Amino acid sequence: MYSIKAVAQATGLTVETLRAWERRYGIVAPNRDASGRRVYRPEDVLRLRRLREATERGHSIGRLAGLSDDGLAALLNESTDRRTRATTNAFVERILESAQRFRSAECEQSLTLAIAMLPPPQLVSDVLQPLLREVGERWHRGEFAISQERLVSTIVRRHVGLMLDTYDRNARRAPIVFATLPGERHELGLLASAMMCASRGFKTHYLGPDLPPAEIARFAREVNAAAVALSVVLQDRAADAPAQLGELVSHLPAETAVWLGGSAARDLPREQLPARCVVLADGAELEQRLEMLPA
Ligand code: B12
Repeated sequence: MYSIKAVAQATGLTVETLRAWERRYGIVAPNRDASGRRVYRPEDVLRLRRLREATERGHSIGRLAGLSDDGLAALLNESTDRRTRATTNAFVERILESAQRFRSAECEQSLTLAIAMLPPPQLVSDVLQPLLREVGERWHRGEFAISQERLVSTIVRRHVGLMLDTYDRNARRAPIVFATLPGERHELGLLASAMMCASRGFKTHYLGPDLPPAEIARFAREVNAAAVALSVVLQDRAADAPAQLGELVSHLPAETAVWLGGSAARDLPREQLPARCVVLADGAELEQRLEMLPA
């Protein structure tokens, strides 16, 4: 449960706007605590954040107020699609073209422009993910050399890392530790997720790939982490994951959550995972979990 001040901080709306929207449009219905102050649920925070985003895109709050949570999410997706698909595709194309010609400075220029123009979630889902996937496909088809794949991965890693550092300077919310388990060297998705958490004000501790579970747990204890976020990309690592996660949780305080993301996380044998390990299917689920962390 969150106070109106915490909600204002988490959504970027002012306390006055929150009160006015509630009074005029009944957009959320917070409960009251013993002394009559408003208390909000994590779902309210997510709804309010979406409402802010939609109003910033020119939709009237009067019309938005009548939409369900799903309707609101669909509206945001739809308008994002129409407005920016052409722009994000152009960024991906330009970076690929520069990599094709081994022009790292041009790659970097296009990426920094994309970073300046797009909000972090969109940068990740509409530019970085399709870009890296296509680089992988071209490498598979023999159209890209290993050095071209490295050129793009290295630039992405450096810039997403810089964004993470910048957001992290002002991070005041609960600490989260990011890592991958032994043998998993894919880290760009994890780094992008850490950057998104930092952009929401969470203190991120990015340990990077390929760490023994006991080491991750030790670090998490030291920094009092509210959650440990892990990425699982390689399918053949999935078989070892239950035992590794068992070891990790055995060294963690009971209240520390364990989140699993990445393209192979959904294939993990869930019945074999320790109870507190949750697989996060997408960015929306990550956002929901973030809002449920202790303030
Ligand atoms: C770049 C890359 C590499 C780089 C990694 C560089 C780095 N520092 O990360 C290098 C060269 C090291 C590499 C090596 C290998 N790779 Co590789 N690689 C890729 C590639 C091209 C892109 C991956 C990527 O960064 N995607 C971009 C990110 C942003 O997307 P993402 O990982 O999906 O993450 C998103 C979500 O999943 C989510 N997410 C991810 N993690 C987390 C964590 C949390 C907590 C949350 C909430 C969300 C979340 O957020 C992200 C944004 O939405 C893919 C191709 C592809 N189709 O994906 C292959 C791919 C992943 N690689 C593959 C393979 C097989 C390998 C190698 C075995 C190749 C080899 N023969 O050596 C090695 C294994 C190395 C190892 N031991 O881990 C296969 C995996 C197949 C499978 N499913 O098992 C793929 C799919 C290529 C293919 N089509 O075969 N690879």
